[in-house]
Amino acid sequence: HASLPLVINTWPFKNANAAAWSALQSGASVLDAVETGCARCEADQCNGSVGFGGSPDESGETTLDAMIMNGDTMEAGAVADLRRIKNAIGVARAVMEHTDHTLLVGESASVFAENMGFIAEDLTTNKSVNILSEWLKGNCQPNYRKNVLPDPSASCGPYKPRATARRNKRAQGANERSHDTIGMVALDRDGHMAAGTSTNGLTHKVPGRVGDSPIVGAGAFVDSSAGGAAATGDGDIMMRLLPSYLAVELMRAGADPSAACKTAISRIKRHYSGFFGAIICANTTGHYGAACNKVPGFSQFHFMVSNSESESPLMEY
Ligand code: SD4
Repeated sequence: HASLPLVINTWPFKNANAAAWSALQSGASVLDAVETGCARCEADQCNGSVGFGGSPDESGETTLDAMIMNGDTMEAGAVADLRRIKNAIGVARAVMEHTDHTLLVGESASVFAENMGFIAEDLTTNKSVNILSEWLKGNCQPNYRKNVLPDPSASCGPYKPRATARRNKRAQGANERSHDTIGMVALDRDGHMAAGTSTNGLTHKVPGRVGDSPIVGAGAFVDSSAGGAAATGDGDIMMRLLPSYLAVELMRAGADPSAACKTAISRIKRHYSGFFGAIICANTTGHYGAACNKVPGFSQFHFMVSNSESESPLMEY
């Protein structure tokens, strides 16, 4: 199934794929297509896990991570722990276009964004308020802390380190599988490639936490001379093994996209057999593939594809 151009993204985010595809069709660059597609998910609050109003951290705030990368020049821009700005991938693009830096974080990233003309607004919604209040009612079992005091059932922190190792129990119902970052790769008919990501991370994350999505080589990687990849899943684990970088390098060495995706997933599996994660891969000829770590409750990974053979975005797995 090779054909140019191509837009591929993680999860069944059809509108995002269609937005990127129609941008490409109307002559936009691959960078513009990726930015448009991911921004569509931010505006749509895709699955509650992209954009405002989702995945509040322990303090109740929604913070965003995003990245964009140019596969022709290897330029990249990213933001992490971005606050009060809805269009995270737009700010990532501004980091790339208007600074020599790659990654801006936290409050300073928000100030940068405001100076670039982005509007600051509260990212809280009724839904994110409810997620927080349910968590407070349930005694704030921390989802992502280990070896901490006091007993979280008695207090909602601040959490202190515990001297002896003891993993805190994950909160009942904490379901990482409902977290769906958009990661997108676009290839135009001249072989230009770009990739991008956008997410609001993980629910009840520790404030300040940054996931894999804004990290080059982890959340996404693209090189127009080899291919592109984007990952989704448990970013705290995935970012330790740079799966997107690995997949692109495997494609450069001749692996087909499916094999590259599978190897990137198995490399993580060697160390974290039960991790939740998936990856999409596309090479320079428009071949593509995907892989996920099959664990109970996650046996199929859905992703969206548009190319010249498809009349509208197709869901594959
Ligand atoms: C993160 N990778 O922040 C993101 C979450 C995600 O599917 O992709 N979930 O860890």
